[in-house]
Amino acid sequence: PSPGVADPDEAAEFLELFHAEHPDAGPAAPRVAWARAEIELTGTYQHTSAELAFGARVAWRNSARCIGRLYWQSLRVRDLRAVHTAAAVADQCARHLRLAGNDGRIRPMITVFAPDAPGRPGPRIWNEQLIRYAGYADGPDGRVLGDPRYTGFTAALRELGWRPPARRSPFDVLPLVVSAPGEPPRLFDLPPDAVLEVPLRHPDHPWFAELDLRWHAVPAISSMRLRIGGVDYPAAPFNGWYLGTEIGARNLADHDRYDLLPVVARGLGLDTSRAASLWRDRALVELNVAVLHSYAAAGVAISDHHTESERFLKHVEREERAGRRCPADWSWIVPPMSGSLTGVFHRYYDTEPLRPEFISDDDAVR
Ligand code: HEM
Ligand code: NRG
Repeated sequence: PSPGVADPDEAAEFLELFHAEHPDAGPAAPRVAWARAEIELTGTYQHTSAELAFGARVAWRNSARCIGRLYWQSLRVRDLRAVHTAAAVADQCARHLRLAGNDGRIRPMITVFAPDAPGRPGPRIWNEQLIRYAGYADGPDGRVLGDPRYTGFTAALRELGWRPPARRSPFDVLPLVVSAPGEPPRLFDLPPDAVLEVPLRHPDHPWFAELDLRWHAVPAISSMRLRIGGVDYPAAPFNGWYLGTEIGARNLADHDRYDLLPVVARGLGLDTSRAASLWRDRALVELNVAVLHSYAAAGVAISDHHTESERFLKHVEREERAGRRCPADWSWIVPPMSGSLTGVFHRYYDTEPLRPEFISDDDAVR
């Protein structure tokens, strides 16, 4: 199929699902016939705003890697399909962050920009998330300064003309890169008031604050395509709140990320000479205590893995009772620490993928 052309059978399948879950909207048949005719004439079709909101919520419901799906019905959907230009996309991304951040009372939210249409692709956001920290390959003593995951992206931004701050830090927020058809990619600094951050400290260890660590409040994935009923929305950034382990057991702990376990273990005075002292495990727990404590103290929403595991099992049960399948990927659902302490560890899941869905184009080529 050529780019931007909607598959009529996928459209029909989605519209039938919409009508099955919205009995008040009447029978699906006339709507399906209309969409098929529209696709025949124009190559694509327009979702109603109710269909768009439902499609986005169900794409979340179908995200097999997401443990946070209990509240899928409460996703706020910003219908910005009329927004095409790079500057307007960047401005609306900043607004999304302010609305979603909500001074710490984080609201799950998605902003949907213009879809791909025949001869007119939608805009694209190049950043993996709206807020990410620079990784400088040429840090002091030959180490990376900042987030090593983004050294390549940071170098590409510099090629595009981005200038790092005069005094570089491990937590420099990267600009947005947005491209719209017919324009070269453009850079946009995020306004500082759109970027809520949390300084990290430990409830029992005053030295921890002196490590000068921080993380951003809102995880907003901006690199996944939202596909609803055969229509692709390539720019549709979404967010919920963090699960503490994403920060404490991965971003700050992974050897190829901020690699902070040796630093924390030193602060705790642990014996790092032998793996069997379990110094890594003990440092990991205290780092995660610091993350959860700091977000709570700052009034920023975050979940721990025990709570979110229970919520997810409740979600799976609810979906079963509603007569629906709930795809889940065990290797993503089980948290990266204390797995067997959480209920989600002790069972298997349905793996059959469902549509609508969020698609990562990186995964597609893997
Ligand atoms: C993945 C938690 C909201 C869609 C994940 C992961 C976690 C998580 C822990 C795994 C991430 C990783 O290991 O890197 C949560 C929590 C939420 C939430 C606590 C709070 C409300 C949302 C929302 C959406 C969403 C609002 C979309 C509307 C996804 C998707 C993935 C994912 C598509 C897979 C990302 C990938 O493939 O890289 N979520 N989530 N989540 N979540 Fe959620
Ligand atoms: N692990 C990534 C974020 C992935 C999505 N996680 C969420 N999503 N909580 C990180 O930045 O650590 N969400 O939409 O809330």
